[in-house]
Amino acid sequence: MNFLFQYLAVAKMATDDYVGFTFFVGCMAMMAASAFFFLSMNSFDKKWRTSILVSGLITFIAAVHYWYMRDYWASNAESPTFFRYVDWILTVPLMCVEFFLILKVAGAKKSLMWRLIFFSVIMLVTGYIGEAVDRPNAWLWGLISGLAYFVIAYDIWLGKAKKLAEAAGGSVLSAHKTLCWFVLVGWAIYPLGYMAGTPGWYDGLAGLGLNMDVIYNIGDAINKIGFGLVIFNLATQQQAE
Ligand SMILES: *C/C=C(C)/C=C/C=C(C)/C=C/C1=C(C)CCCC1(C)C
Repeated sequence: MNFLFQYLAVAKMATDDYVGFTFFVGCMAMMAASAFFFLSMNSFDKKWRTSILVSGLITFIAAVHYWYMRDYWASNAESPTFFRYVDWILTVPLMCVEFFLILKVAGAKKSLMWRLIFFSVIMLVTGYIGEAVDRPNAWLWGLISGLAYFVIAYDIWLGKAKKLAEAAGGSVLSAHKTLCWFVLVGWAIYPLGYMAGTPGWYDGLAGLGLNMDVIYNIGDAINKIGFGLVIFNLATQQQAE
């Protein structure tokens, strides 16, 4: 019993710790979204259940990491870079799986999914190196990461994925378009956070209350929950057709 209490013990949070606050709210939002996706799963037929399950897994994995990140921040007042990137390396490939799942109706092949996953892993591993391992060359790692991000954006906006979405048409095409906007605009929040967090670049942003972690936390809430809701909406429409 004792060990359980120890595990549930929560570090003290200062009342003016707005960064800690965004970790806390982020954690709750991810939990609520997971409950929503998991509980709605059974109202869809088999074809769509996997997509909704993956939406729930994305927010659930994030909820668990936010639980740890919130505590790490409260105890150390330091960015939880390690937990952050473990979260991303699990959830971003799952978002690539979502693209594949909705395009399957138009005959998407697994190779498309693996290609997106491959570039997402490059994007995140190089980002991690720039943030945690080789700080002096943050610009170089950020650049490589940005190129991988560009390939993903290109593939879904103009490449193979786009052709498949057009072949599928209807609600699949419009959901694909919305997800494309998430990747182009929503994901662009992350390089901004990276720049805000690199010493000597945009330190001024911190003065505006835009600390790197706050930017990442906003990005996660928009992208993980928003992405899932687009899929939920698509499944609801398809079910009605
Ligand atoms: C749920 C988490 C998501 C959707 C995370 C996405 C992360 C990115 C798109 C990160 C991109 C980065 C760059 C494009 C350059 C600088 C380094 C990164 C890793 C922050």
